Amino acid sequence: MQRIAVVPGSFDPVTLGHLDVIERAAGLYDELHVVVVHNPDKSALLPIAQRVSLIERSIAEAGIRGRIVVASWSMGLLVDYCTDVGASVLVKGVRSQLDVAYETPMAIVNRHLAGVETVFLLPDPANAHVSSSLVRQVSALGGDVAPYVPTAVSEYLQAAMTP
Ligand code: COD
Repeated sequence: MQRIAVVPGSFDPVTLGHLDVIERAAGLYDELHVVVVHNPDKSALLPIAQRVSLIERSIAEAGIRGRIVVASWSMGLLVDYCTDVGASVLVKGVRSQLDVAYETPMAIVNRHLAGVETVFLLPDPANAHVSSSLVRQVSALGGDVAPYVPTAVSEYLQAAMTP
C-alpha cells in the first residue's frame, strides 16, 4: 500500500524550517503533498499561486527527492483534500509548546472527521526559531532574510521590496 502524506501550511512564504520538514517527510512517505491552505487567522503577504511557485522552486533548488506534489486547497476541510488524494497522514512541525497547543485540537478533530492521523516532527535546532511571520517582518523593515529562507524566496522578496 502506498503511504501518502500531506504537509499543510500557510507558507507565506516558505522558510528553511518548512523545507526541513518537507525534506524529512519526503523520506518517510511514498508520496508527499505540500498544500498551501489559506489561514483565516493570518493576514497574507503573498498570493497563494506565488506561494505554490516558491515552494516548487525551493524544493527543486534544495534537490529534495521523492514523489512530491505542491498544491493549494481552498474548498473546505483539509481532510477532504487528504481523502481526495488518498492521504492518511498529516505531517506538521512543532517548534514550541505554543505550536503543540495550537495543533493538538486540530489533530484530534481531523482524526475524528476522517481518520486522518497527524504526525509531528521536531524542528532542526538550526531552524527552530524561524517562522514566516519573522521573515515577513524582517523583509518589511529592509533586513536580510537570506539566513531564513530558500534562495528563490530571498530573491523574490528582495525584488518585491525594491522600488
Ligand atoms: N520548523 C519546523 N516546523 C515549522 C517551522 C520551523 N521553523 N515553521 C513552521 N513550521 C510548521 C508549523 O508548526 C506548521 O505545522 C507548518 O510548519 C506550517 O506553518 P505555517 O505557519 O506556514 O502555517 P499555519 O500554521 O498558518 O498553517 C495552519 C494550517 C493551514 C495548516 C492549519 O490552520 C490547518 O491545518 N487548517 C486546516 C483547516 C481545517 O480543515 N480545519 C478544520 C479541522 S481542524
